Amino acid sequence: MILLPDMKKKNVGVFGLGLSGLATCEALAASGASVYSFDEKAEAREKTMDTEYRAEHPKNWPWRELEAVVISPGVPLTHPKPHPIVKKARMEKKPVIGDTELFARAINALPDRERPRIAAITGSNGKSTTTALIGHMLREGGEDVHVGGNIGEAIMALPAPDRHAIYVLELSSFQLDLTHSLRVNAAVFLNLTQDHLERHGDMEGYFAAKSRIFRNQTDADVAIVGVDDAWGERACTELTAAGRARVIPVSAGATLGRGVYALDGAIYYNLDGKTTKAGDLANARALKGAHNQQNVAAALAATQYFGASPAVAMKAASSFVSLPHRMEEAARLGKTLFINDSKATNAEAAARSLAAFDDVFWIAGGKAKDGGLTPLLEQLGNIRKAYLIGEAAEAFSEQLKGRTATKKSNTLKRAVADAFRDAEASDAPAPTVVLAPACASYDQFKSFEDRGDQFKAIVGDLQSADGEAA
Ligand code: UMA
Repeated sequence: MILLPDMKKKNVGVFGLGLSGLATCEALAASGASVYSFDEKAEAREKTMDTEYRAEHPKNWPWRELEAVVISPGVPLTHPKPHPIVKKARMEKKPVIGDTELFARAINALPDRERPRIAAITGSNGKSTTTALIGHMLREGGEDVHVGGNIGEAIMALPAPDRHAIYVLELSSFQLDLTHSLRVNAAVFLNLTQDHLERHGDMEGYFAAKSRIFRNQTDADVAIVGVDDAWGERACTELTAAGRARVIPVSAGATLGRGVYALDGAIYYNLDGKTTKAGDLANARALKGAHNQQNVAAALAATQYFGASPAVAMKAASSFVSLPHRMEEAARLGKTLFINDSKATNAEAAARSLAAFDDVFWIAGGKAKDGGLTPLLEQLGNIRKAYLIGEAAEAFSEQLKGRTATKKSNTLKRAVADAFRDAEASDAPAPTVVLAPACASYDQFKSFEDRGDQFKAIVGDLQSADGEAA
């Protein structure tokens, strides 16, 4: 746990009692702070019943004595409109921060010689995979690594800092918006595509939030930037124009005069005027697709900064196991491979995973994002048929008209059965059923994890039925 000696005897408000909020309460209470907590959901409040930070309505908080209000990343800060807790804190002139800011303050309070090193990764797509991959590469190189943040383990629940450790943090735009003093030694900005606009107003707001990852970096630190989209190019140009000493562009598909890039399934780096091949990705089964090649290039750049050898890093890429719900191989049944990419919650993410396979029987739909499937409509050549589910089924069917065959399966169970039947009956030698919804999950599922778990359970049932029949 991350302790906060400076918060001893201070009063702190914590709003939102999910993963990050509860870990924040624990850390603050263990540091000797008086914690005032609240959540709008009764079931979340119940979790604090037997604790010293028992939830209490903010109207009863001692506002004048509060040091700060720590809000969960899911609590709207500015858009669509500031949450009432944010308005109240502003009225009372209290800082509104997130758990990552508390972490930053704990690290900043340490003397230089005791400071751990920090890598942080952001971007619209691929940040969890890149975070886990950097963690894996560094561990394989013998480093003491703590992985957390948006990836699942709340930042305040990570082990206490020690100077030998490297923290590898996935940071969402929501978390970055609430973070002010974090200094990241190796900051990775992977890409930016349309997402979360309801929380950032527009793409400029979203870009500004993501760019906060580079704040507080010094010339000893490195900024690693994916330049395969216009926003990444802009970030790279702006950092270079600002005179930043160490900016490393990364790409999948472009040869870079300086940087780290993937070309034809191999990774190359050129950081000192000489191009060197780091290795091939042929054996990296969990890192299929061009987007993953860019993730590997970024991970190689980050781990090199921490002293890992490219050979160790590339070997680690081959032994990397995919994260649940991210291009995860769910099963192989008959000649059909089932891929769970439930985390593909927007069209760009879905396009990336679909492009990694031939002869795709594609399950899509859910709660659509702005623009629906527009970003992937020009790249449907490998799609045999789309099986549409959830709220978006009708609109997606309209968007796909004349471009690929569709079926409104409506439910996930039906879609899996329809897609499997068609895949097996097709002339494709090795068809793939891909769940890449291009939608949020909330219309039919609790979360993208729930959607992916249900997909795997349905495929598992097909497998058992197949076993019984055999
Ligand atoms: N709450 C309110 N009022 C609100 C909003 C939320 O009371 O207006 C309460 C909810 O009732 C709930 C709690 O706050 O009890 C939930 O907070 P939260 O939604 O911020 O989520 P946490 O459980 O704290 O999880 C957060 C991240 N969630 C979000 O950013 C939405 C998790 O990222 C992260 O893993 C976790 O902290 C640990 O750091 C998940 C995510 O979906 C994976 N992230 C988004 C994404 O990847 O696209 C950004």
